[in-house]
Amino acid sequence: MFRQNAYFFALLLSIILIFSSLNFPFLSKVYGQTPGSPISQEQYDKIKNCTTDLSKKPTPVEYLTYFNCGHVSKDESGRTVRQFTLIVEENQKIPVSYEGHILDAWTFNGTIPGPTIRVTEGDLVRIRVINSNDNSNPHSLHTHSIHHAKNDGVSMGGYPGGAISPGRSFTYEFIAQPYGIYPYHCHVDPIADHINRGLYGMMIIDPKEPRPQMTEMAMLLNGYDLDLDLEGPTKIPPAALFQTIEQDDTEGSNMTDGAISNETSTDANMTDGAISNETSTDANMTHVSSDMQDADEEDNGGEDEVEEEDDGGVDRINEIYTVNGKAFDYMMNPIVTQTGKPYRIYVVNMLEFDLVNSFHLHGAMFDYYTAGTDETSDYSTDIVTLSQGDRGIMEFTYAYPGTYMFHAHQTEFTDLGWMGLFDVRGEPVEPPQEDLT
Ligand SMILES: [Cu+2]
Repeated sequence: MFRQNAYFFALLLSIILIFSSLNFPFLSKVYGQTPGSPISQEQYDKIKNCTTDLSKKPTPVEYLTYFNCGHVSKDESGRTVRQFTLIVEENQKIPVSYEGHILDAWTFNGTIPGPTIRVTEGDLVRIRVINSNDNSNPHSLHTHSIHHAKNDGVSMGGYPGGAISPGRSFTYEFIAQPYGIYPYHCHVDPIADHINRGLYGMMIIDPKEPRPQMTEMAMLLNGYDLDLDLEGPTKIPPAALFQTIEQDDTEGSNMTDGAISNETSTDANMTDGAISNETSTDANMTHVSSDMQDADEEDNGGEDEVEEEDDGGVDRINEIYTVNGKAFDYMMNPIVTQTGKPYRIYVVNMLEFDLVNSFHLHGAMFDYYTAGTDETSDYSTDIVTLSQGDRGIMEFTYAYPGTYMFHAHQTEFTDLGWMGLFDVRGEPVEPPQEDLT
């Protein structure tokens, strides 16, 4: 009996050992790879949903899942090399709403945003930027992340890649690192105009070990100031425009006159010596600063709407806000998703002229990974606030079917185009429960 049992356990043990050393195809499908085993570049590009049509001009709807992973080759050391070509074209007429708004645009490869560039950490990346012959302005490519100054796309320092003249090209080269989500954009002055015209996009550097596999989308938040006649460099207004208030404090507490000084004097009487002097000075400063505030209000004529500046300029204002380039596009074309399925959104904020943008998801919470530079999420939320150039990764699963909005939580932006819909289908599933133990 004992011998039979021992034989049985030995058999069981060998079966377990044999099975645990095998690669299960169904596991690779769920997790993308067997933990510990290196994934081939070809396999990885497949699960990244890399496009096979590198010259496609994706529509804003196609942009969601258009991942351009470049022309792939290997160098002598076996390192993966990814080559991209971005052609800058001015005089592009890009429709940015369903109501006939056309931006007199400058584009990378004919679209706003430019293509989503997708590479893997450690790849050698070569991006050739061609400034078309017909263009009138120099342009450049500034990618965020780590690289040498000569590949930074900034003219300070005299690097040729800082300003490519019309009819010329420059190839930027760097090793992709560290993994994360990055914006790219032209960095030629006035930068605000080169960005507002449309010269920007998203770059994803994937980690060497794939993230858990799920359906992925790219969402780039932007806006358009369509009044191009206001273009031009931002300047510091002349110092002479600022009123200088000279303060004579040789007399000490004599500085305090009138209503405020009386009030302060009463206070000052309660104390004596050094403390009373200090209190008087403070009161005086309050008086001066409230005068300045009055003067400012007079200059503005008391109108909040008109944003005239002292130098006669007018603040730039976006007339249209979008996700992926066209106002209300995902209201017209809701994004179909399934209950119980995880989704990942790579989000980048490239809005100019407004300091803050945000992304609010209805009906679900999402895990947020700031800049996508870590494996663990920073927090779970339903709104993420993004300043200019901020970005990250959102991961979420819908529990219930239905139509759910996603939009900026600045109502003004929502009304002007930054709003979309998820059309969630399927049976209800258990919402994720908090671990209460
Ligand atoms: Cu430019």
